[in-house]
Amino acid sequence: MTASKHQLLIDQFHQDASSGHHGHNMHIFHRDWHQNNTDPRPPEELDENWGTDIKFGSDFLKMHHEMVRLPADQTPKYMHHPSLTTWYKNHQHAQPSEWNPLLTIPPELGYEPDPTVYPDEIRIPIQQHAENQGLTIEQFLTRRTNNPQFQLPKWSTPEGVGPGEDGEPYTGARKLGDFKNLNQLGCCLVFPHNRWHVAIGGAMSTTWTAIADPIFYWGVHMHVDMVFEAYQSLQTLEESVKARDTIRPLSDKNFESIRKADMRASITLRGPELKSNS
Ligand SMILES: [Cu+2]
Repeated sequence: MTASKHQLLIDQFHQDASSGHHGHNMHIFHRDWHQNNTDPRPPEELDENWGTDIKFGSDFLKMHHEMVRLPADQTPKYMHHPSLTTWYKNHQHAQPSEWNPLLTIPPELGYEPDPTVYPDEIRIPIQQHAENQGLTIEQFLTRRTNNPQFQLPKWSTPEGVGPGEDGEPYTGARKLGDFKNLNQLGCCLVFPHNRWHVAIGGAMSTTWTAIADPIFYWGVHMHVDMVFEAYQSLQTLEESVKARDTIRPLSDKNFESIRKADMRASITLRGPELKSNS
């Protein structure tokens, strides 16, 4: 196997970002953003206002929006560089077609592990981390599957869940328009997003390494970003008509098992062997 077309283009994008006067390393930028903005802790019980005021959700959505799709005429707040989409346009590269998450990842978005793209302060600890598990770094970075069979939950769509289906576990939101603000949406969306990272595995399983895999930009975060944009257009459209469906708690058992799984499935690797020098 060799690296796919979009894996190579993404590496060029990262190299462009780190060259020049204001260059910064995107792998380190992304890792450190997550280290400094840890995932919210799920609530102990269902609360329709949970997450509205936890400082995380809006930043999570906006920062990744700047990495993936910020238009050229908008000024980034977190990044110091154009988004990947803008970079593709500037260099006249065609974007891959939209990935349907229920289908196998197509070869143009394939990922062949290449540890040399990482700076020492990432590659060396990751290599150590892999060796502690009896793996080479290439084995550690290899996707678990090209067919993760995962998509963002229906509560993150404008149509929402059907009558017999569960809403968002922590707030009870049943459709995109039920979220009280952007921040709450981001706080809730991070959990299925983490599960998606873990389902693909390999480089995607940690914030230290994820952005080298083209499915980070052109798959998972493209879809997260489509939810972000859909929510923004909903907000402008229906500021007045905010008919919220009645929230309905999950059974206690469901709630607890989802909460435990979310607390486990953090994609930010922490532990004695993996610490940034902050
Ligand atoms: Cu991220």
